[in-house]
Amino acid sequence: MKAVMINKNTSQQAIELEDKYGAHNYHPLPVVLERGEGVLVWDVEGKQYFDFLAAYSAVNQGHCHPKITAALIEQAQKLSLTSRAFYNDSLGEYEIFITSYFGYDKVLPMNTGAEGVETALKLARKWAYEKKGVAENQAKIIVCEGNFHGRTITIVSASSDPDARKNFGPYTPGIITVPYNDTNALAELLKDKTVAGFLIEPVQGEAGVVVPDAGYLKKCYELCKQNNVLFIADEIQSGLGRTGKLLACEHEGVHPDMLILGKALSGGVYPVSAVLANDDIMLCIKPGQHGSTYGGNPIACKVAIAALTVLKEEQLSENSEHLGKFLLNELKSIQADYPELVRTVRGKGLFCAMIINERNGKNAWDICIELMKNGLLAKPTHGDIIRFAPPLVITEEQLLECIAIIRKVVKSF
Ligand code: IF1
Repeated sequence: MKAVMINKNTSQQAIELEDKYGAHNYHPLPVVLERGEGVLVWDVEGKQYFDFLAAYSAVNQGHCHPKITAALIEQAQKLSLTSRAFYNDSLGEYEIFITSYFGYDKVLPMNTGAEGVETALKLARKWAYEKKGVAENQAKIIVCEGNFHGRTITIVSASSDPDARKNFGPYTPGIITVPYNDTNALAELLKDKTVAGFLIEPVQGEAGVVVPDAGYLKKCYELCKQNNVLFIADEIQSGLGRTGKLLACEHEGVHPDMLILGKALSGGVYPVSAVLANDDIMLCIKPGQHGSTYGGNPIACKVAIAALTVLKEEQLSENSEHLGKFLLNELKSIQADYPELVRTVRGKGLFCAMIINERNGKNAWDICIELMKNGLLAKPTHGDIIRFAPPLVITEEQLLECIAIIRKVVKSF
């Protein structure tokens, strides 16, 4: 009995360790996970949960997908990393695969989402000086209010969230902010001939699943074209099936000049990100001008091929579109029944959010704790928003069970 108590890493012990020895840059829900499979995860006490965060959409293909983990293991036992000082036999295979998959001339492989965004910004600046003819050090990037693109100094310089920005200055210059979902404001800013690119999340994630008006993306793209400005889509979270299409831009038939992918590009088993663009843009960066030790490593390449293959084979975009409509309708029906608690619901595909009115001192965090107790994990954002974004492998039957949990918990408030 004693041995069991010592060996068993209970939730409380794990939480205390993180609290004592880890930086306090997160405030997690008090659940300690040790295993995952598909839509399900289990905590160290063996309790089962539906994962409605899916690691911020990195595990669209489900936890520990057998084909993706097999690709990881197989390649890890053969060759893991060469650096880009040498060629490796997986990178070319990956490059032809991903460029045909998304319809671009070239790909630049990186690791994290933030690195992908930084890469796109560097490319946009270089393109502006070398192709558009912007005077040295004058290039500007337009970003949207409420954006989330990562945590580097330049990216937080582009943020409008005080938590993300404050006391991390001085900030990177050359960034201007436009209200999201406002094409007139964008048209005004695009009059500036030094603008290199317009960086946008087709659906804003961190802002709380903000879906712009129909026609917005298309209009933005056209405005960019008219002004010789690069349309740069951050589809790190909105892409790869999350909104019910392979890319959220596809809802409006927009093919971005630069496409940034991350998260589910590896199905959650490895940090893999990428920037895709055509030669006119991508070839502005020459040997020695950008890179990363791990970017394009053989494991990442094999994992990404497997993750993208699974997306198509299992028709996860289609499942997301189909079940997403169902989820949104059910959330609307819950809202209709409890309008004093649920202010708004919105979403696209299996990317939904519920906005909560604080009642009797209880807020979105308290609801998430109650959801957790009932076997469903979702994370609040901005104090009053709960995101619902399960792995896209979820079945209708599982979703029904989850909706019953959400309804029950909302009712109990
Ligand atoms: C954290 C949010 C999600 C992203 C988009 C780039 C990145 C992200 C559109 C950077 C990352 C994450 C990271 C995470 C929280 C999270 C998040 F709530 F902040 F907004 F997903 F909803 N572009 N999103 O969403 O990618 O460098 O992290 O790989 O804890 O910071 P990364």
